Amino acid sequence: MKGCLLVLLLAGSVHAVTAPSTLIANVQGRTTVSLDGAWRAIVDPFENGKSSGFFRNEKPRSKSDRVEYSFDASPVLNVPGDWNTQREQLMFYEGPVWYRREFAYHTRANIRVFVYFGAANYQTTVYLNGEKLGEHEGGFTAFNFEATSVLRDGDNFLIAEVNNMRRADAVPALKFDWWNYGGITRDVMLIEVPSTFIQDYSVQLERGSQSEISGWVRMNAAQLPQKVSVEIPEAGVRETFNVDRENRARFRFAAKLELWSPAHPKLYDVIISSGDDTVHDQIGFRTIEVKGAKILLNGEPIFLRGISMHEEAPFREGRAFSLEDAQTLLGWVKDLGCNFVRFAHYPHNENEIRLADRMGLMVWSEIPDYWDIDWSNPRTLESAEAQLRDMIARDHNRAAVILWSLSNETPVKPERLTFLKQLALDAREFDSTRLITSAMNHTDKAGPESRTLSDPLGEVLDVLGLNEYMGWYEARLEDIDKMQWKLAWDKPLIVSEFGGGAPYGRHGDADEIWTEEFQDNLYQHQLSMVERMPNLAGITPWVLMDFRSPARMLPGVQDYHNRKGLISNRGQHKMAFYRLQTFYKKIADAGR
Ligand code: GCB
Repeated sequence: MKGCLLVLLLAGSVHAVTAPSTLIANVQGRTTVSLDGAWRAIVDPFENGKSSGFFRNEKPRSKSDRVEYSFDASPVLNVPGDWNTQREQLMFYEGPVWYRREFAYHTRANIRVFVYFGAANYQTTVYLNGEKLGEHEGGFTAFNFEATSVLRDGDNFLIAEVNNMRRADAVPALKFDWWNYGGITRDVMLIEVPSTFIQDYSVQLERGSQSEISGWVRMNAAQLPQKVSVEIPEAGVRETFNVDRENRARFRFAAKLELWSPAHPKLYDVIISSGDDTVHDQIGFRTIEVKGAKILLNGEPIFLRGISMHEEAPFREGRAFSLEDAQTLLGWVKDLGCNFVRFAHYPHNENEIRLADRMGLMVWSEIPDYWDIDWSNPRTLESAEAQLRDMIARDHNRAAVILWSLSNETPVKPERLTFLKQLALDAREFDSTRLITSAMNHTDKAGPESRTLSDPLGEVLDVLGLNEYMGWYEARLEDIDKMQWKLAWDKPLIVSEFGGGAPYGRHGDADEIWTEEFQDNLYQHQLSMVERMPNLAGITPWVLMDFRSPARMLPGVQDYHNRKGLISNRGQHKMAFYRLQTFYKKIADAGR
């Protein structure tokens, strides 16, 4: 029976995710009330709060009344922010924490209100004034719940139970190489919209066309007949369309546009309006496609000079969330000479993606199908599909995003292939204009100096991602020079990871591990090897900045940090940073 259900699920017939995302698009273009700031927080390792009803926010009514918790007397945690770096005792904590935020609100007729969380890791249950609004799974995707009927005119309290306990059926599962930061890690706000509002929209160039825009607007509670208009004043566009019974207006029209590119990251003001609702956005227009072994941006072959990065804060440690964090991190990416960045290993905050749009950095965005997860479990598939859908729902109008990535270093086995093939189908259904990739690491060895990227997943991808650690986990540095690479598919290749660890300031000979010289030497060998790889369309070495990881314990060297960064977490640039910078300059100067 279980088997049958799985077959049905994998056949795509009973997917929870065929329902569109409930995310309200473009929160930055809406009327919002911030709920960021100090929240009271109760750390609840045994999860007593569920049975004791912490969501009711009770207070003793008399001197004999027994209430065994108190938000009022509990210390605060800042939102946004992981709890691990806010309190020393919580650095290694995994489990539930109850958050409470009190706020005054003035309700108005014909205004609907949604509570929006940019992200909370991993499982979140949200209550308003003692009533459950909803539950969300996944540590890096945004979610919102309607609060209109529960919101009071006057004082309100919002409670969120956030639980970052790792689970075998979760995405990611039990093991991953980054810190399991818990808490409400991105902004929280109320979104105010009219009774009938614009839920989401897609305004993009038609696949393969540089002069035709196609897309859709999805309304919430449309009152037919209803019209939607799309305006791009600078391009002289003002088009009006009818909303259909499914709450959608679909459109296609010609437009004369300057195309978005790293050299010219042109964004247009786009105004979508319908009835009482108007949303402003800034959207860039470009095409991205694959032709043979090349990636074409606006019809021209482009080499992706990239770097991988985590969403970790420079200088202060912890999760990155602010625009300032994004400016520092992406500023370094630009200094390196990149036109491309891989946001590993999960969807990053919207500040990063919006800034990439403005700076002209192309983006690889991925969901945390990382290493081994419970591939045969329908619940796990459902979670991965929902995370994919919601990643795409938030960012599908960003010109910067050119690649959706389905997974990272997942082991080759049949149930995993079935799972990831389903995600490839989903990704193309949610967004037909981006390319699909995955970071793979399964190779065949015909001999010590020969490797073939042969992971069967390659068949369903537009672009092949390869993580290889020659000279670090595998092979000696000298072997790298002789390595011959082959691909099982004639598709563009991105070397999505290579690297080695060195704490900043640790020096020695070029063959002495954990030194900057060794890391630099490794980059030197790697860069000349990758240049010889077939179909090479770009690289994103591992990694921009050192980051925390419970799996990296070596005292004096790692101290719970992965030290493969080109920059330390205090902003110091290592030798290998300049090696890669020189390489990218050479490529850019050659006009590749
Ligand atoms: C990998 C993973 C990345 C790790 C890295 C490492 O292959 O994709 O998440 O952090 O290797 O440093 O070993």
